[in-house]
Amino acid sequence: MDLSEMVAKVEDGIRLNEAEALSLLQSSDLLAVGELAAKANRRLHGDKVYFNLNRHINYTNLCVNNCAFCAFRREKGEAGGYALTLEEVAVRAAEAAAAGATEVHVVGGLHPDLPLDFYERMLRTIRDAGPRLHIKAFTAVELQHFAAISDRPLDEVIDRLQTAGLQSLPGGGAEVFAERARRQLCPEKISGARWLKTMRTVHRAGLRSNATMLFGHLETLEERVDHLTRLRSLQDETGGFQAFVALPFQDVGTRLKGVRGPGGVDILKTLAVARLFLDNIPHIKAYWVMLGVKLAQVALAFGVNDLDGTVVEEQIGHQAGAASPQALSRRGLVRLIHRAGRTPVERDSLYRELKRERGGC
Ligand code: V47
Repeated sequence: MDLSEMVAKVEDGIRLNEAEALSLLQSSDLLAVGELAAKANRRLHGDKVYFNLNRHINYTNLCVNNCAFCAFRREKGEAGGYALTLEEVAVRAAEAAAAGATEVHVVGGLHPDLPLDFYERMLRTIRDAGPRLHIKAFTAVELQHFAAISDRPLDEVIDRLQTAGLQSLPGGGAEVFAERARRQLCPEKISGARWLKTMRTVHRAGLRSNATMLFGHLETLEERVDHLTRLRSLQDETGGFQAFVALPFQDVGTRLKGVRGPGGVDILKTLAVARLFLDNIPHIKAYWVMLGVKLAQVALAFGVNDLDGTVVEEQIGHQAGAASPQALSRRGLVRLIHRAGRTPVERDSLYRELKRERGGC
């Protein structure tokens, strides 16, 4: 397919179709695809690059599912398994607040025993420990688990969690929606259709969320495009996704033996195509934990306008071999963005710009 046709479409703000997205992913002209995505990004965000001051809290790695790509998960009773107590969660939230964070990002495995009431208490604990922290918590997969263990409808679960302090959702657990790949990757996990349906309910409840795609393992390029297409359709309907986060597969210690994660070219091209194809999702995030700090910086020239945050403590990517540090400081993030020739902008969890005199994390 002719790239110049797509250049004209992007310049006129005309939506790309699936065949075009596929041909961009297949293109060997990385820089041309990147420049096009950078142009689309510039039109939306100028030279601003967003980041936030946040802390991730992975409250447990015990999980009743056993996804082949996951090196984080442990079986109940297995060495290395843990579940944070509410006191331990409170300490982390208080530390985050004291360090100037504006958000906690709280996700975990599907714990075999904890009741719904535990998750409500965890949210209240965080709210008490850091009343000004925005609580972004629980993937669509966790929400469905809570509905199943409590035998309550999803609407009610969401309502109870919102009452306890839930303010938005991260985008994890989406993996790739295609049934073929999912059967091999995560047969016990809710289906892609269910993930999307859950997010529809979340958005209708007035909550914003992100959307992820775990890529560079067993999926085909067609399946990547299918994933993006399903996200774009739901976004047309709800408008509830704030950011798309492409998660390159980390390949150490998982059960996908012999499967190597994607290389830098594939990662950059996938982010660029996401920017071009997802014309209705405002932000494209390069999660530096999974990309590595330097590739995340380069991704800013490939359609990316968000670097996530300070993170502080991360388990899921690092257990699977991510070579990035555990944390970045505010200064480190600002320097990284400046050195890419762009303007760093600290945001809150709903992408409102924040002005800070000094400091924080
Ligand atoms: O849901 C698991 C993925 C996700 C591996 O929404 C893996 O702002 C790569 O969703 N290699 C958790 N990825 C992380 C996540 C996230 C991170 C940062 C920001 C946001 C956001 C969301 O990580 C899981 C799963 O899809 N994952 N194992 C792995 N081996």
